Amino acid sequence: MRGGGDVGIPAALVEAVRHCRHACVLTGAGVSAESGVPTFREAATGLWAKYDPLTLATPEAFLEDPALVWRWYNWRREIVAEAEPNPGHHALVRLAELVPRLSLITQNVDGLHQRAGSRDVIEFHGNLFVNRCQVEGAVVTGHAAEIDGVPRCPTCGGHLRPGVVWFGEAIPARALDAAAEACEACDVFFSIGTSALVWPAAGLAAAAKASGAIVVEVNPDETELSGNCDFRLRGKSGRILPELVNCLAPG
Ligand code: BV8
Repeated sequence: MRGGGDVGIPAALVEAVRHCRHACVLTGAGVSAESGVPTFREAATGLWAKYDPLTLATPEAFLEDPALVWRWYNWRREIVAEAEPNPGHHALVRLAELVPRLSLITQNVDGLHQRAGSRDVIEFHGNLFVNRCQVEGAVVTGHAAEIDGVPRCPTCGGHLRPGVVWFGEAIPARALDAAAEACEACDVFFSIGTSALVWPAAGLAAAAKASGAIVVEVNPDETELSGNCDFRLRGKSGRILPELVNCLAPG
């Protein structure tokens, strides 16, 4: 049985979403891929082809060479600034209007969900465009003078760092708590555009399943999570998510 559309949304899934009380969505880099934002596992282009994000997105890398880390983040900020939300982002805004409650947790730091119109986005790994003082921890807005390629805190002169969660750093408590509450309460959990390799985000689907939710994966490829999903929608989120929304609210 199919729920219609050309990518074949199973009718059982359409019914489950149509009758759900609370949908929880976890997105990863794959959702932004169709906006032209490189994912982590595809080889980055140019200068960054020889650097592994796992070695750049760490406190140790920043301590060792803050200017190199800032060049990487400024390169990524330029890419995202040129990017636009894609049909997958927009479909999630529509989905939030079609279910009683939708919690959107993203591993992405690009802010594209918010630019598409999603509200109350749980930024599990922070935001690329936020600057924080490395010394005081506070968010610093506005222009910051650079010394040796590193922006400095206007109050203490310390290094500013991007407001993202690096490997080895804790997930912000508010995001962690909000995500845990959503996984506990939801009855449908979507894992969209993520390889499900980075923890603790990769554990959210299992937490939702343990609380009785059905788990749906949207990804062109198999992932670590695929074996534990109730539905596997193989394809790009920019095609599948609009199809799902059209099945729920035709026309
Ligand atoms: C922490 C911000 C502890 C920075 C990122 C077990 C439990 C807890 C921790 C660990 C654990 N095991 C290991 C760890 C340590 C580590 C970890 O998970 N390591 C991995 C590599 C094994 N985790 C941590 O360090 C975390 N911190 O646990 O701290 C602690 C506790 C208390 C006190 C102190 C410390 C922090 C992890 C956060 C790291 N920060 N981002 C930045 O961006 O620069 S992670 C970063 O990489 C992204 O945010 C994202 O999460 C991840 C990339 O994953 P994906 O989003 O899935 O992207 P990927 O490219 O892998 O996959 C894309 C997918 O999309 C693919 O499947 C592809 O097929 C698909 N796709 C492609 N095109 C499309 C598509 N899908 C749909 N449509 C398309 N068009």
